Parts: sequence; structure tokens; C-alpha cells
Amino acid sequence: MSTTTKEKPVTLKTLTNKQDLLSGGHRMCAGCGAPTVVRQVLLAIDEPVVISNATGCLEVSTCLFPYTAWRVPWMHSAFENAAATASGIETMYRALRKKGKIKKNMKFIAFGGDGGTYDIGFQALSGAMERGHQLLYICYDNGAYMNTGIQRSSATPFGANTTTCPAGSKIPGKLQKRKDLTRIMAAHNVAYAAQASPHNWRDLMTKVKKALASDGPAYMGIVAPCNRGWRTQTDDSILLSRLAVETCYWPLYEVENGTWTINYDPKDKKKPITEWIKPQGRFKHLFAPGNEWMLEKFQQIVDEDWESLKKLQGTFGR
Ligand SMILES: Cc1ncc(C[n+]2csc(CCOP(=O)(O)OP(=O)(O)O)c2C)c(N)n1
Repeated sequence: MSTTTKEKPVTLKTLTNKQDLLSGGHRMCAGCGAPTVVRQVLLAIDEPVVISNATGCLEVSTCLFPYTAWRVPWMHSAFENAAATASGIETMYRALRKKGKIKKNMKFIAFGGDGGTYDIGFQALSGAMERGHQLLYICYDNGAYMNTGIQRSSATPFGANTTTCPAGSKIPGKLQKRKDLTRIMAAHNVAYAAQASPHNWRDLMTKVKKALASDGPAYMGIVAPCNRGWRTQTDDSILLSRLAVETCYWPLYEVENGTWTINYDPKDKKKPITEWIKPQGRFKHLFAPGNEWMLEKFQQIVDEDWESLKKLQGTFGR
């Protein structure tokens, strides 16, 4: 499988004439990172696109019958099968193109939250990637099942307080580290896998273009702060996305046909993880006396993951 690596970088000038394909007036919370992510993704696309959306905040809050915020064809999917729905649509498209009934070059995207991607939709996602469908799966990762009241997912960071791993006298928040889904996707031998963040819109949009130009399935994990679940200010979403990257909790990297590239290396300016977690109420207990070991452990997890990612930089393989 080959990927078009020569996608032109997106410029603000090219974006000024484009229409937002996710309209205002949707019911996502003020300051939520997810609609910003979706807007950036849709602005990056020039071809007609069809969306499959897993149940979650994005799905239920952008399409309240009889209204929709989507200005593109969009299909509600169950929690577990957004990737399977997108696979079916893409297969139908290929069949109709073969018969000459569709002439247009079209793109297919599935959106899911981390609960619908890392956990409940994982089987459908893994299957779609392995079958080699020409689609892009995007997980907007807010690190918990936010829509149903902040339950832990396998994307929830170590130490976070959620309603199903509540920090208290029994446990000090989540005791497991986050599952590294982007690496798991790379291990599926997909044409393109990447991590992005909405604070770096140019990097995010360039990655969407690359992913959609790939000859084969593509996956993107995009960090999407949630002020309700993270217990943060409503205007901190972009700042927290930036800090996630600058602390190396959420490194920006891409795997193109098996070759790993880190897109942002802070080098000696790598910030301590406390800079990302301090503004977040879900980590408040980590700063209480007796929980110092958790801060140390969190830093150790981030450092180890970062060092292991750096070893993959420039290499081919998984
Ligand atoms: C099979 C199934 N289990 C549970 C639910 C209830 N449910 C709807 S949305 C949701 C949470 C979604 O979490 P996530 O995918 O992380 O997206 P977010 O809401 O955080 O955007 C849950 C548990 C469901 N709709 N279907």
C-alpha cells in the first residue's frame, strides 16, 4: 500500500472561503474540544465525504431530531459499530463505482469517542482496518465515557478520578495506565496512523489530508478536552490540548506505511506532567499528602512511553 506523502500543508488562506460543515447551534457543551476537532477535520477535506458516527456526546448532541448540525451526509451508528457502518458504506460505494453508477471521488470517515473506540467499538474498528477498507477512523479522545456521566474507559489516564474509579479512601483514582490505541492501530499494518491535537490545526489538517489520500485504511487519535469530565475551565480546551503535547502525554506523530515520524519533539523544553494535570480537577487528589507516589508514577509512565516512541522515530516496523 502506498501513501501520498506530498500533501501540501494547509494554509489559512485556503480555509477562508470554505464553509464550516458542522454548523453552530449544536448542543455540545460550551468549550468542548470535540466540535473544534470535527470542524478542523471537515475543513481539511475537499472531496464529498460521508460520516458514520458512533453514539457518544458528538453523536447525540449534534443531531437532535428533527435538527442536525451536519452539512454532510451523516449516519448515526450504534455505540459499537461505527467502523462497520463506514465499511458497509465504502463497500457499496466501490460496487456502485465499478458499475459506473457513481463517478465522484468520495471519502469516508467514522467518528467515535474513546469509549466507542478503545473499548466497545474496538472489534468493529479492528475488523475494518484488517479488511483494508478505504476509510479514515477518527477517535476524538476525551479520556472517559463522558456522555453517560464520566465513567472510566481504557483511554482514561492513570490517576484520574471518574465515577467508576472514584478517588477516595478505597482507591486513589484509576490505577491502570491508558491503552495505547494509536500503536495498536499501527500494528494493524494500516496505511496511515497518527496522533493530532486541535491546538496545532495545521498539523491536524495536514494529517487528515494524508490519511484520506492513503491507499488503504487510516486511523487518527485526536485529543479532545472535556471541561465537564476533566473539571476544567470552559475556555481551556486549546491550552490543555497544547499542554498534553508539550508534556509528551499526547505526542504528535504519524506512521506512514510503517515508517514512524515524530512531528513535534520538545527536546529539553519537555514540560513536567504536572503542568498538564494541575489545572484539571479530576487529578486534584494527586496533589494531596500521601499521593506523591502517583505523581512520580504518572511522570514515569509518560517518560517511558516517550522514550519508547523516540526509538521508533525514523524506523520501519511496529
Ligand atoms: C452498547 C451500548 N452501551 C452503552 C450505551 C450507553 N452510552 C451511550 S453514549 C455512552 C458514552 C460514550 O462515551 P465515549 O465513546 O467515550 O464518547 P463521549 O460521550 O465521551 O463523547 C454510553 C455508555 C449505548 N448507547 N450502547
